Amino acid sequence: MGTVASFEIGYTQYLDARGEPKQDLPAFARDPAALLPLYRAMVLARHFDLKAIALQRTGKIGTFASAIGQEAIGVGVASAMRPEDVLVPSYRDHAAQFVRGVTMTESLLYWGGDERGSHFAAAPHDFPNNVPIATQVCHAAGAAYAFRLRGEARAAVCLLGDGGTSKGDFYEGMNLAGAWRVPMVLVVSNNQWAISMPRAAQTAAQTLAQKAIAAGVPGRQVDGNDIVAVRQAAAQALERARAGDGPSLIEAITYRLGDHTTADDASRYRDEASVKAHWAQEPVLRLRNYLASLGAWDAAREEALIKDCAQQVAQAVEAYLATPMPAPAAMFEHLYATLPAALAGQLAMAQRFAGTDTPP
Ligand SMILES: Cc1ncc(C[n+]2csc(CCOP(=O)(O)OP(=O)(O)O)c2C)c(N)n1
Ligand SMILES: [Mg+2]
Repeated sequence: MGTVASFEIGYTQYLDARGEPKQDLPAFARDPAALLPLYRAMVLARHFDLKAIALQRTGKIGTFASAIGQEAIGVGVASAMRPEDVLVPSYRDHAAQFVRGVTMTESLLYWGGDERGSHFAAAPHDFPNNVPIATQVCHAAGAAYAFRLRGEARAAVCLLGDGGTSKGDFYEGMNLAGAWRVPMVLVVSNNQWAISMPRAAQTAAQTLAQKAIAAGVPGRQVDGNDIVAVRQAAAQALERARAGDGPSLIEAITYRLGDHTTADDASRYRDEASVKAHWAQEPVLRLRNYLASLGAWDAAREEALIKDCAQQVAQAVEAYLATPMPAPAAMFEHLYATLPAALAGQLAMAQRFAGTDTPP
C-alpha cells in the first residue's frame, strides 16, 4: 500500500515557562517598546477579570466567563490584527476585544444583560460575543468570503474553544474556508476543558490543529501561554490570508486557570494540584520575567502599572453602574422588522409591568 497523503503538525514556543528564550526571537520580541504594550494589555485583562468576578458575586453583573491564564492568546492575536480586520470572538475573548478598542464598560454592559454592550463604538466591524458554541466559525468564514469577493485585503479572525472543535459548525466553516480559500484565521484556545469535559475525553484526535488538514487548511500548534509564539503565528497567518493564500488554523495550548464561568465550581471535577501546577506556566509572569531580563521591567514599574490598571477598571465599573437601565422594550427591538403577534403580547405585558406604555 502506498501513501497518498501525509501531514505534520508543528509546535512553536519562543519563551519557556520561566520567560527564557528557547530560540532566536522575531524582531518585535527583541524590542521592549513593542512588548510593553502587550504586557500592559495582559495585566489589564487580568485586573478586569478579577473585578468582573467580584461584580458577579455582589449581583452587579450576570454570569461571567473569565480568561484568567489565557491572556496571551487574546492580546497576541488582536495585536497582530489591523483595524480593518474583523474579530469574531467567543464569550471568553475580552482580552482580544480590549486590544481592538472595545471598552471595559461595554463588556460589563454585555455581561450585565444590556445589549448596548455589544455595540462597540471603537470596533464597529467586530462581531459581538458568541455564546452558541462554534457557530461563529461559519460567521467568520462568511465574512472572510465577503472580503475575498470584494477584493479587500482584510481577514476575519475567529476565536474558538477546544470543545468547539467537536461541533459540526466548526467542520462546516473550515470546509467552506478551505474550499473557497477565504482570508480566515481560526485560533483555537485549547484551555483543556469544555466546562467539565477534559480535552482527552472529547476527541480521539492527537491534536486539534490536525482537524484543519482534512479541510485543506494548514494547522499548527503554539504555546498559547507564550505571547511571542501566539503573536508571531497570528501575524504569519494574517499575512497568508491577505496575500490571497487562504485560511489557517492555530491551536494555542493553554489552561483554564479559573472556573468555566461564575456559574461553575471546577473543584467538583478537577484536581487542585493540577491547577496549581499550571499556574507555573501562566503567561503574564512569563512575559514579566522576560522583560525584567531585558532590563525593561522592575518592581517600581509593576507597582505603577497595577495602580493604573486598578484605576482604569474602577472608572469602567463606575461608568457601567452609572448607565441607566435599558427600557423593558429594548429586549424586543432589533430582532424583527415586524414584531410577531406572540411577542407583541409579551411586550405589552413588560411595559405594563415596568409602568411604561411607549411602543419600541
Ligand atoms: C451550541 C451550544 N451547545 C452547548 C452550549 C453550552 N456550553 C457553554 S460553554 C460550553 C463548553 C465550551 O468549551 P470550549 O469550546 O472548550 O470553550 P471554553 O469555555 O473552554 O472557552 C458548552 C458546551 C452552548 N453554549 N452552545
Ligand atoms: Mg475549552
